[in-house]
Amino acid sequence: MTPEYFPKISKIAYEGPTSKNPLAFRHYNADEVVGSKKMRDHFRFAIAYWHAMKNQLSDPFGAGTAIRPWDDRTNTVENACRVADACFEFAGKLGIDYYCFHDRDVSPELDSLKASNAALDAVSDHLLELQNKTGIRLLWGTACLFAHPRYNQGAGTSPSADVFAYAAAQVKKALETTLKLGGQGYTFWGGREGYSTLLNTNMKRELDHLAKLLHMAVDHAKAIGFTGQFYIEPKPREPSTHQYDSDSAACLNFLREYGLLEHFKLNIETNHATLAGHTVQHELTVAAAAGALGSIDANAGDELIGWDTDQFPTNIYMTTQIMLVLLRMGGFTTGGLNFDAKVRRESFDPEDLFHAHIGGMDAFARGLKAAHKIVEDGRLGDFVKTRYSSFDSGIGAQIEAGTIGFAELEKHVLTLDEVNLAQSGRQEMLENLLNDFIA
Ligand code: XLS
Ligand code: NI
Ligand code: NI
Repeated sequence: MTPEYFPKISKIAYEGPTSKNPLAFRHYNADEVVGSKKMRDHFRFAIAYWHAMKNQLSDPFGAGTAIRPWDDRTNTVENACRVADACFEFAGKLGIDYYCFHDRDVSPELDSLKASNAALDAVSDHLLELQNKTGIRLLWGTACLFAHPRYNQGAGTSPSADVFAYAAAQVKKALETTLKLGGQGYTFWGGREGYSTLLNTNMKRELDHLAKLLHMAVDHAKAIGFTGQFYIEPKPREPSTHQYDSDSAACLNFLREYGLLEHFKLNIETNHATLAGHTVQHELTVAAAAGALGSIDANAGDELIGWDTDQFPTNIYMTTQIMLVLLRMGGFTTGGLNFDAKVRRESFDPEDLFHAHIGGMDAFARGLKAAHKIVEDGRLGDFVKTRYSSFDSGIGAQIEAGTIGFAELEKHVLTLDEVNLAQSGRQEMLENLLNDFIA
């Protein structure tokens, strides 16, 4: 009999907006249908194993504070299996259907690749059992190519061919493990794929190498029969000064340049967007416009701290705008909302993990309901449609169709008595409209 790691907490229930129970959902009601599907299918929420189960909550100024009775921090298969038990109990009690992991979160890095791989085999056997028992599934897997000292100068972009080979071997095994566990996707986050100074860096060569690594992953996926979705997760800096996968636009350009776009979509993380000087809705919109919005790492940054604080998302104004992009795109296919977020260092109790996830799920439920109403209401969508209506007919339609050029446009202008400026942008009116839907 597996011990319980959260004995005082039972399954979190939906109690409705008037509930005063902090361990209940007020807005997230998994099987409630919003629009065309159940809430659980809109979101496909996932636990981020590294934060929820393994993060000790240290910061650059002090040691970890987290009380995690399931983790004795020994590098053993036994400890890893205990952490897995706790994860599935946790996800089950929250009613979260998916999880995501790095190879080195679920299983220890040992003295040799051979030993690390053997440990991963043993732990993934256990994960498979837990999946089968609970129905909780793997949203995506990844390899940690940034924590070990060997990756101090990068993994796919390391100047050492041996380190590149090590990274490739790790991705190979992580892909095989993701396949074994029926994972629906595989993510690459650059980690240390960037530079600290250009003085020592051959950027072109590093980018070529990174693309080689990704192509090898695509080839290996084919060879082993992995049909899940590949993702790249943009982030501009931290730990590197500049990371090559800096934002959606940079990732799309990289994927296109190296012939990888047909194999990859983007996994957009809120705090990474803001580090890049964008909003998350900007990053999502850029990805969606390219048909490459795959998945979301749901979190939030801090307005006053300039780093990746990975906080839980509680801002309904933001979740509404995220859900608007998602609904307009038609929702997730392989992707989901992975809570790539950690509780604060002061929130050291296991119970805080519940409050954090409940808050994130409720904030997204409210965002979904608001976004759905905005779409149903139609005024926002109609406004945007009308705004571009001068391109629906006449000279505008000819521009879009590509049937005319400069000569015709010049002629058009010469015949005009007055230039039609379209309508006012009405930003303030639209902001008021949005607020009307955020209860
Ligand atoms: C770090 C990233 C990382 C990825 C997975 O900032 O968000 O957690 O999601 O490697
Ligand atoms: Ni992330
Ligand atoms: Ni992050």
